[in-house]
Amino acid sequence: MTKLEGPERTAALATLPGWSDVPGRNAITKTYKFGDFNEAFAFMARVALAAEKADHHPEWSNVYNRVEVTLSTHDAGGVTKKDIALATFMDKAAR
Ligand code: H2B
Repeated sequence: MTKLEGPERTAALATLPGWSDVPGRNAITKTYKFGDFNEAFAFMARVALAAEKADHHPEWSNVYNRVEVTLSTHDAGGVTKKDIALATFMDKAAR
């Protein structure tokens, strides 16, 4: 798995509203806000099953109705197609 670079990385990020670069690190981040804890945790449960299936896992934290997510492919040292795929899945799961 190779890191996305240059215009390919920019184009991939452009398809993901609300996701942005993490300063000082090759990773992307988004904060999701839900109606309550129940909705936030249901989202996390859906994502957890998909992440385990894909063997690609988010860095995330939850406070009540907020879920802060950072995605990076540790093996590659940066953002890869796996992160874009997981981010896309998360955006669908959050709807
Ligand atoms: N998740 C993420 N985000 N990046 C990785 O490089 C990664 C992972 N590697 N989940 C997987 C697990 C690897 O550590 C295992 C051994 O397959």
